[in-house]
Amino acid sequence: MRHARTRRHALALTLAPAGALAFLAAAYAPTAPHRVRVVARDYAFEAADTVPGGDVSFELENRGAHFHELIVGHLRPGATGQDIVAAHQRGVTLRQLQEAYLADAAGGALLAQAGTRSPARLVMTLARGQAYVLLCQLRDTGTAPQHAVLGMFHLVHVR
Ligand SMILES: [Cu+2]
Repeated sequence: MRHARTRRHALALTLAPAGALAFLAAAYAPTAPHRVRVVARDYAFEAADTVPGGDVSFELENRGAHFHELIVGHLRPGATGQDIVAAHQRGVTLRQLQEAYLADAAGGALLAQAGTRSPARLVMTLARGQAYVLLCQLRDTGTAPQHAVLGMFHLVHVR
């Protein structure tokens, strides 16, 4: 009887650290970012209208016949999608866009040649209740309008 209790006690001591480690590993394991697939066409983006807050990984697939990019920017409160389109009709640069309409610097850009996927992903931490703009500022020629004006513009709301 005494031996059995001692053995059970020893077993509990052996298991407790393993259980504690598993708990800690689960508590601190990084969660995979939510994937947001964006399809670029000539000239539009297909993407979800709402995404969860937190870490999000944007992926770009270009199903168009032209080179496209995906820029993701945090829309400044009060700025609207119409503001962004109007700014691109005036030929806004990314720097001007950030200064006038974005809450932060744009998170970055993905590039994809016609018929390819971008080999990179863009991971950003999105704030709940905010809106983000997806756009392409490329032009087919030096005098052609930016693709955002042609329709490569999409608003994503973070829930
Ligand atoms: Cu484009």
